[in-house]
Amino acid sequence: MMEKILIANRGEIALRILRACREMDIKTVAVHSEADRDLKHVRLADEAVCIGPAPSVDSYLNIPAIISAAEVTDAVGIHPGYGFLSENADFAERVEKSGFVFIGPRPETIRLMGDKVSAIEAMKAAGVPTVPGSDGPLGDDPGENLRIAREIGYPVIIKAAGGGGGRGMRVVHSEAALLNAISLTKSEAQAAFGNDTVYMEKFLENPRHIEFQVLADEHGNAVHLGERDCSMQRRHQKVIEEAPAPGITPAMRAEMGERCAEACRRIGYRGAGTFEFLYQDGEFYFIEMNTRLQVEHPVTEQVTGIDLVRAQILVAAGEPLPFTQGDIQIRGHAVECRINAEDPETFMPFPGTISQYHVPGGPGVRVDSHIYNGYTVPPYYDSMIGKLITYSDTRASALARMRIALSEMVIDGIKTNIPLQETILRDAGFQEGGTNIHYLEKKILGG
Ligand code: MV4
Repeated sequence: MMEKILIANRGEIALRILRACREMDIKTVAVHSEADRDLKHVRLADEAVCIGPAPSVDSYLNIPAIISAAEVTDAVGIHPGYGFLSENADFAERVEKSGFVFIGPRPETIRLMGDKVSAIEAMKAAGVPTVPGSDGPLGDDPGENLRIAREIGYPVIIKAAGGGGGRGMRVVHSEAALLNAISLTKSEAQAAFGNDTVYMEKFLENPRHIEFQVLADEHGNAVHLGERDCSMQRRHQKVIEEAPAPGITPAMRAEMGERCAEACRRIGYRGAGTFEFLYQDGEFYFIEMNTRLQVEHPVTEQVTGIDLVRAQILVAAGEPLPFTQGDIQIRGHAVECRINAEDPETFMPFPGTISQYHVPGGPGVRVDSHIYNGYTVPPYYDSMIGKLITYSDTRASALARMRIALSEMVIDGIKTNIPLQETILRDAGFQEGGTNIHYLEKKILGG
């Protein structure tokens, strides 16, 4: 097994990776910015290296500094976590060319999925259902683009191939608005991603966001770990996730999950991955694949009993997956509330020092967070300071545990979104389950 892993991330996920390493008897190297000397995982790691000033571009995105830290500490593997360099194919390539193991997919796979046009093309060819659309990039011929949109039917959505996660897209409701929308999206895409390639899809008006977790090894084995419902979101930021997705039957799960696993085998996928779907009127439509561990991975861990970070490390080391599809069962229900340091009304980030911290607990309660009494949340990074996860045999019981856990949780000295989470947990529509991606903004927040 790998003797030493460098954790190229910060916060709760760095701590999560460190814990998996310690369980596997793997030594750890924390790399941190000047603003992050007091992070919990930095204190717990076997070694720590400061890789630069507070701004991410100078530290957590500084590829030469991270590779140098791996060299001086003799790390074997590098775990990128999520965000930062986790889906940067050039980083994965530099890691491997420098002789380290990148704990994630091959660089070519990251590149394939980073381009949304090639990702959709690959998945469609592998038997994954996609959104009706242009089946490739839009060309320069206005007549042809008008024809494609007419064939798909309005409304359509124009998306940038270099976008994803809600960046670089524009909805078009009528033929009169199409050509201008394509030009605008192309210029924005060029400015934002250095790539003006755009494509077109049918715009789905009331979908849910349902994603399938997969794991694959280098020996041709691939399994799915069921799905998560991530529809409770605001401005493309997920707020609550759960597994399994309400209303998805075991037969639907087996069918879609197997299609995702088969697609992994076809493209030679390695590591953990997520197939993102829009789900509307009983149909799944693939939109993007994420080639990293996701923030919401704990809900899948709770309902499957599988440690995803451990599995990532095993397959990165060349080991076969230690289980087959038949070994994997979805049992019970798990919910995750993201805890953000932000004003619950304005959603503005609210960094500062935590003066009092009380963690909830009891059966079926998991807290993935790096914060502690006296910790100062810096202003430089994402405002998420932890995740509260509850698990039980039924969804209603998992939600009840979440309401109690939220009421027990005290984070003083800063503002957090705990009041917002309590509002959502009290909402009748959410309690019923199966709300779509617009529910939080339109029905709970209003407007
Ligand atoms: C869509 C869509 C409707 N129709 N594509 C936004 C994030 C990016 N991953 C894809 N997104 C969407 N693509 C079609 N053809 C609606 C969204 C969308 C959305 C998707 C998932 C979760 C939240 C969302 C919020 C607004 C729009």
